[in-house]
Amino acid sequence: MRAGSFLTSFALANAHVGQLPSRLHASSQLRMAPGVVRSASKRARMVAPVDSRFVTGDVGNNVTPYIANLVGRNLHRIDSHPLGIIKDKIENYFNSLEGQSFEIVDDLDPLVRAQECFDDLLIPLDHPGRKMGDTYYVSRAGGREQSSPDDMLMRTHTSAHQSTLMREGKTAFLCTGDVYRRDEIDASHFPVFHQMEGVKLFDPELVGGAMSKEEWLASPGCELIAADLKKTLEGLVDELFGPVEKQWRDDYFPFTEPSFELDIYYNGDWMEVLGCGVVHSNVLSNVGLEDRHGWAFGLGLERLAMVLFKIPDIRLFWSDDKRFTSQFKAGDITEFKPYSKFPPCLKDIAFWIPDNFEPNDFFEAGREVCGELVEKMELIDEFTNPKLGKTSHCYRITYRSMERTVTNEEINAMQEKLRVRASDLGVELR
Ligand code: FA5
Ligand code: MG
Repeated sequence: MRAGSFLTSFALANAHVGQLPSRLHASSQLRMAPGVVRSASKRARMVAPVDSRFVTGDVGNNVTPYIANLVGRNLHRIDSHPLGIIKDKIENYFNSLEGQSFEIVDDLDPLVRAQECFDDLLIPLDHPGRKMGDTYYVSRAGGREQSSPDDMLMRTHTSAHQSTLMREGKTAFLCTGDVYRRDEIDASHFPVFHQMEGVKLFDPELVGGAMSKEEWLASPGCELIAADLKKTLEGLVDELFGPVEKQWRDDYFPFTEPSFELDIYYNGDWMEVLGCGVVHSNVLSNVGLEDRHGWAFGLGLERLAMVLFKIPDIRLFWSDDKRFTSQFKAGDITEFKPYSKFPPCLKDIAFWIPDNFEPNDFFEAGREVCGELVEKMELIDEFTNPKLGKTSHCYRITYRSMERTVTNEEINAMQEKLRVRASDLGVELR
């Protein structure tokens, strides 16, 4: 599990996808086109790109070739891809509202400075979201030990662009992009997913200008912005899902105050769809806008698309398989029709863990060694031997190909490689 939840919400986000399987799984299976094309492109993804901006060997660099090869797919910019279809619907909704129009930003580089992703957003240097176990770094001068605003990393949320866009003078915008988080992976978690950020600043005539933080939080202007935020996002959800039951919960983000989270009741369960709040006064004053106020939200496109298109597995979004891609049409939300699955092959691996063991490092090794053939890595047993003072983890690994039946032989070979990689992490194989 994530050792600490980023913004308190990484973990919460996961906890509320009620109808999806629970966490503590990992996998990196990507479904690809069949035959020769598949193995060629699969091989391409497993090999480090020669001049990668992401796999640098710099201090702290923990981006793997597997992840680097996912950058630039721009699924959210494909009109006939479920993520592109949802994105267009949301943009159309916002630009159908009365008032200022929202600028569309969807092509910003996911490689950002920690300054943008964390410091501009008042996220402290020792925040768990900045840990190497949780975030993909291209360089981090302080190694595992120390964060700095100059670290280069893969954005962990689209909020990384809020300050930059406000500095450019934008007062209402929707910013969409791929975001990267080291995490376990299962049907609802993949190390890359997509977010849309929305920001709207209000006319100071309407909500007030510069004032102390205490004055602001108690002011009618702050209340007005929070009410507008909630009304706008409820309207969005109704637009996408039809009238659904919703619940607002108080949340915490360092860069909004107050902060909220919106859940919807869908298919018999509550699902978290977004985090939001009134932009923190210090975020605004840091970009030279001490006299302005507004709201911001960040939502997960996969979350929405999985429910709306009935897509059962988050890895499917990355599929090149025609059986997937040909099912969708720009502008239309249609139900996904599943195609046949080949049988899985299950293998267990058990080891004593060292004190500083990061499960995410092990999952990452799984992704690297097994690529798209690993569907799930699940902790199935954990115990501590008090005499030895040691803790054991046993993981069950589900191997499966989308195009063929895997052989026991090839999986044994892969499992052996994974065992070697695991011992490199300092575990003691059992
Ligand atoms: C954030 O990332 C904040 N930046 C959101 C925000 C923006 C708050 C602006 C305030 C103002 P969080 O980690 O909760 O928050 O993620 C936001 C949304 O992204 C979640 O509600 C969920 O829809 C989606 N999400 C989060 N983690 C995952 C995941 N592992 N897989 C798929 N979607 C996810
Ligand atoms: Mg959240």
